[in-house]
Amino acid sequence: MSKPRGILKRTLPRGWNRIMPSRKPETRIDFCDNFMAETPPNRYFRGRPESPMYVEPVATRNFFRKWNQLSRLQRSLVLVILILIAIFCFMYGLSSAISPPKVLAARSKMMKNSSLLLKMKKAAVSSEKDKKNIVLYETDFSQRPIFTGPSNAQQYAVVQSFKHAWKGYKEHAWGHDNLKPVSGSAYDWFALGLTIVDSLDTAYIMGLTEEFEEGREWIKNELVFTKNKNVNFFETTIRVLGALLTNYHFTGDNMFLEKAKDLGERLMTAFASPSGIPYSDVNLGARTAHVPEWSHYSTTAEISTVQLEFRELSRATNNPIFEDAAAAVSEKLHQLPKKHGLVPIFINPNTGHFLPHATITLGARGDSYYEYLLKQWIQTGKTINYLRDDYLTAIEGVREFLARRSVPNKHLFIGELTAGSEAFNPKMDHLTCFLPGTLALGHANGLPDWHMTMAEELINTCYLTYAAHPTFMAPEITHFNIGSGTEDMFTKIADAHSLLRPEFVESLYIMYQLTGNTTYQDWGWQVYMGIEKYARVAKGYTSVTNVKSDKPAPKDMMETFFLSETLKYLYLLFSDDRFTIDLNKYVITTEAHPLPIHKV
Ligand code: DMJ
Repeated sequence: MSKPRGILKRTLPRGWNRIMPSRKPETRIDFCDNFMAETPPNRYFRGRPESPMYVEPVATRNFFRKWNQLSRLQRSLVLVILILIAIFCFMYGLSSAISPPKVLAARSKMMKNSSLLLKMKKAAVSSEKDKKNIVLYETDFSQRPIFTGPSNAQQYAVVQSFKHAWKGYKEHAWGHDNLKPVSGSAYDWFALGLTIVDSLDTAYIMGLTEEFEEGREWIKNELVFTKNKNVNFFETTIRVLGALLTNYHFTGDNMFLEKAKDLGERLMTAFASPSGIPYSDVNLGARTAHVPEWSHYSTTAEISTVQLEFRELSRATNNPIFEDAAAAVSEKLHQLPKKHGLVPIFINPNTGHFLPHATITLGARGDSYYEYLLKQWIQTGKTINYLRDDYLTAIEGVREFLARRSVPNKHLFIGELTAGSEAFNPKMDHLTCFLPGTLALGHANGLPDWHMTMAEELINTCYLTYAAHPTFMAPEITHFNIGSGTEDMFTKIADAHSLLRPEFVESLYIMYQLTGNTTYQDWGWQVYMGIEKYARVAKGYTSVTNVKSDKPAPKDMMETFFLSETLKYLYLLFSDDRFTIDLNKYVITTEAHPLPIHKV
C-alpha cells in the first residue's frame, strides 16, 4: 500500500508510442522548404554602409533630417542633457563598484528575497495543486500518555536503580557514550552522549524531572552531529533518532524534533548506494557513507530496522523523503527470494542481493528484520499488507525450519541454519527472546492463535535460561540438547556473559499488558533481583562475564540499553496500570522508544 502523497505522476501507458498517432518526419521538411520559398531573398540583407549596394534605413534618414532642422541652441541643449545623463550613469556605476558591501548586500538581499518570494509563490501554487494528493500528518499531543511516577514498591525500586545508574554516569562519564562503572571511567563509541539520549525517555516515564531536565539541557546545548566521525547507521538510528522522536512526542518540545531532523538528514546519506540498501557506516559530519571495514556487506537486521524511526521523522516533519528512502528498503527486501520468508543475515548494498548461504537466525543480525515487519504494519494502521504477509510467511518458516524441542523435557526453542551448509544448529541467542513478545503482539492484532501458543511456550524457555543459573541471569547464548542426555540446555563458557540485555523483560512486559497474567510480573521481579545482586556496583550497573558463577566477574561496561530498555520494561511491567503505554496507540521500537501508531 502506498499512501497518497505528492503530485501524482502523469504516466503514459506502456507502448504509448505505438498507439499515439506518429509525427511524420516529412512534415518538418515540408515546413522548412515552404518557409525558405516564401522568404524574399534580400529581406534582411542591406549590404555594408561603404558598399555601393548599401541602402540607408528609413528611420536613420528621418532622424538626421529632423536634427538638421533644429536651431544651434536647441542642439546644444540636447547635447548638454545627454552628457549630464551619461555622467550620472557613470558615477552611479562607480559608487556601486567601490562600496559593494552595503549596496550589493542590500541589492543581493533584495534579489534573494525576491527569488525566495518567487520560490515561495511557486511552492504555494504547487502546494495548492498538490493539496488533493498530500496527507498532512499532525502530531496530536493531547493523546500523549501521562506519567505520574512509581505507583508501588516494585516500581519505586526500579526508579532507585535508574537513579543509581544515572548518578554514576553523571559523575564519571557525563557526555560520553558509556560509563565503565567499575573503573569509574568513560567509553566513547560514536561520541554522541549515547547514554543520555537513549535513556532520557525512561527518566521521563519514571517521572524523574531533575534527571530529565539535566539530560534535556545537555542535548540542547551539547549534542551536535557535525563531528568528522564514523557511526553505525542502525545503532545511531535506533538509539539517538528514535529517542529524540519519542521525547518530542512525550513533551511537544520542538528542540527534540529539530535535533532529530538534523540527524535524519545526515543519516540519509547511508541510502546513497547503487541499490538503495543502506551502507552500514555513516560519517555524520562529512555526510559520507560506506560498507564496514571488514566486509562488503551490510547486516540484514540493521538495514531493515530503521523504518519505524524514519517513517515517524517524515510524519513529524511532514517531509516524505525519510520514509520514502526507508520504505524502499523494505519493498526491496520484499522482492528478494527468501527461504520461506527467512532471510540470510548479510546483504550487499552495491548489488542489493543477500549473501547466498549466510546464516539464518532470529538472533544476532537477523532478529529485528522480523520484528519490524510486524511493527511497521502496526505503525501504519495495518495498511501495508505485504509487511504482514512477509511476517506471516516468516513465522511459518520459523515453525518449519528453526523451531525444535529439546531433550528430554521438550522445551520449545528457536535454532539457526548454519552458514554454508544450512545445517540446523540448536543454539539460541538471548536476543531471540524478543520473539514471544512480538508473536503475542501480532496475535493481539488479529494474527493466528498458534502464534500465541508459540509465544507462551517460548517465553517459558527464555525464563528457563535465566532460572538455570545461580545468578538468575541468562547467558548471551544457550545451547539446546536435541540428541540424548539429561540436560535440556547448557551454556558454553565463551557464551556465558550477560550484557543485561532487555529482550526477555521486553516480552514479559508486552505479554503482561496483552494478557494480564501476573506470572510475567513475578518472573520479571526475579530477573530484577538477579541484576541487583550481581550487576550492581558502587558507580552503576555492570555487564558480567559468567552467569554460571555465583561470583561473576564484572565486565566494566554499562550498556545504554540497560537504561533505555531493561529498566524501562521492568518499570512498566510492575505498573498497577498495565496500559500506561497502550499498545493500541503506541508501537515500541527495537530500542524501547514508543512512537505513535498512525491510524490513517
Ligand atoms: C538493542 O540495542 C536493540 O534491541 C537491538 O535491536 C538489538 N539488541 C539490543 C539490546 O540487546
